[in-house]
Amino acid sequence: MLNEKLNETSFIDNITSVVPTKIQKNIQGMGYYNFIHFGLNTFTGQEWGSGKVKLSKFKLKDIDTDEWVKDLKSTGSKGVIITAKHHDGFCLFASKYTEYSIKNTIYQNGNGDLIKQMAESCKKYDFKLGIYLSPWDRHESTYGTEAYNDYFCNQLTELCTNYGDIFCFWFDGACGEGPNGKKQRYDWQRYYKLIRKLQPNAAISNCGPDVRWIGNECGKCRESEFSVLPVEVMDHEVIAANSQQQAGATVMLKAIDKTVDDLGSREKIYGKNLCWYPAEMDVSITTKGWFHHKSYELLYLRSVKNLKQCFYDSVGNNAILLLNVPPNKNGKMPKRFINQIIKAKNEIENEFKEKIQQDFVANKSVYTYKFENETTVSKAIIAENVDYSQRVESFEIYADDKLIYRGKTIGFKKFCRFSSVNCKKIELIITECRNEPHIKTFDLYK
Ligand code: FUL
Repeated sequence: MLNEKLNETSFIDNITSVVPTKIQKNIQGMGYYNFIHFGLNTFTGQEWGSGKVKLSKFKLKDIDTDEWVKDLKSTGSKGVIITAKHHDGFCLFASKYTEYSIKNTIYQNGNGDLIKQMAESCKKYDFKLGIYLSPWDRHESTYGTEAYNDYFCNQLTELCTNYGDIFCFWFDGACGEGPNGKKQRYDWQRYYKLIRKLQPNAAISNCGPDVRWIGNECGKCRESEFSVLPVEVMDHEVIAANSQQQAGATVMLKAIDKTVDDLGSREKIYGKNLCWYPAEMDVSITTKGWFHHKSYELLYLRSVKNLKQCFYDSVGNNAILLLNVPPNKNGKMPKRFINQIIKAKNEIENEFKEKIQQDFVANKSVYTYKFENETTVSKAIIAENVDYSQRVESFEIYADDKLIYRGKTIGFKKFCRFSSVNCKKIELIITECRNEPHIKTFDLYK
């Protein structure tokens, strides 16, 4: 009975009517971009500043943000989301609404604004700029009252209007107590409305309607990563409850809870209101910490193998990769970090360097390459045309009629790697699908 329901035409048509917005397609198209966690915490060695740290702890007089952008760009990244304000309330921009800001430090003799500098550097190098503005604020005295929502909107307005195009606003799920022991009721709808008005092309991520947190901070993905999900997944309380609850590394080390392994199968979404909500994997270059700590740089740097895995499990698995690379207290991007990502990038590019220059033939759910001569194949990149939603639920790849790969979802992009085969024919067969498939790309590599 249930099975019959899951095959109902009206249900399937309903799923396939859910498609990404332009904002969602743009941001997913970026594939990989970075986080920068930088602020007072960088100097005090904390992850979650108390909001009471003195501004004199900020020890830098200047930073070359061109270098930050050039370094990150050299890793293949398309943009950066910077902590304009973290949970401690300290602002890297010269906000008029608080004194707890870079404007009251020695930085550029009190005339500095790191977000302005970043905006200029990003523009110069054609790199996209995103903003992390922590809703949770352990410094601001209005926190916990309605006046804080005004404060937050005032700062959002500054960030939306003074720094050019912003590709993303990233809202953290962490919500603790403010300086007066109260918790805040965030007026999310007001924040979103404001951003849509002032930066209509910006994605609103994590605690936002455009991009979904993958559910952990340790680089794990689901085997089936669906983008059509029940709208209830967007519930802020649920996101907040699952977010980091202490300034430790608990969430960073925890894999996805098995109960949330499947978010988007037909069983999970039947009878629900649906939305397009693509996943983003946020991980730090070190397996501990979001801010820079010298000891973490030395002890917990992700291996090249691990970084490659993160890339394949996100960009290669219908998700986005948001990789944190924190500058140190000298205001520099550690070379060790940048070089490690470049090594991973080079290996990935090397693995996918020899594309087979031929076209495939499509016949219903079967996509076929026929070669004149024996050809070596060991990888494929497949993509659905998401303007027709995400449809494929399982697929198989055959080399000369022998099964060589079995996969589940495809979505925006799926990288398939298998033992290399010499063959005269490769077939992709879509075995389970929501209505007919719309495969946009099926590329093979040596
Ligand atoms: C978490 C925060 O609490 C961490 O400090 C960090 O900013 C991470 C990206 O999100 O929830």
